[in-house]
Amino acid sequence: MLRVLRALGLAAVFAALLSAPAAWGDGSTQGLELAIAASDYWFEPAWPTVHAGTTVRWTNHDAESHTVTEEWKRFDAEIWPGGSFTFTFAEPGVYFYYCEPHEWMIGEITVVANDGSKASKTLT
Ligand SMILES: [Cu+2]
Repeated sequence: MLRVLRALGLAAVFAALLSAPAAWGDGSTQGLELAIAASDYWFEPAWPTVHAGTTVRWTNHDAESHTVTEEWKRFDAEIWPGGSFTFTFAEPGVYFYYCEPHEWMIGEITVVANDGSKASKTLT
C-alpha cells in the first residue's frame, strides 16, 4: 500500500513538473510569466504550479471588481474591470488566495524551486 501511495505521489510530482513552465535548461528564471484570468467569477487557471521568479498577472475580464487576497496577505489587491495586477513569486511555497466579495473564487499557486527541492519535499 505504501508503495502504491509513493507511486501516486511521484505521479503527482511529475504532473506538477510538467505543468510548470520550462525553465530547466539553463536554470534561468528571468522573464517567466503566467497569465490568470478572472472571468465569469472564476480564476483560470486556478491551481497552477510555477517556478520561483515567475511573475503572475491576473486580469479581470468581468464587469465587477475582484480581489486577489492571499490568506496571509502576502499579496492583496483589488482589480477593477479590465484591470490587472502582477506579483512576482520569489519564494517557493504554496499561496492560497481568494476574492473577498466572491468567496467561491479561490486559487492556489504552488511555487517550486528551480532545482526541484520543493517537489522532492512533498514525497516525505
Ligand atoms: Cu470577485
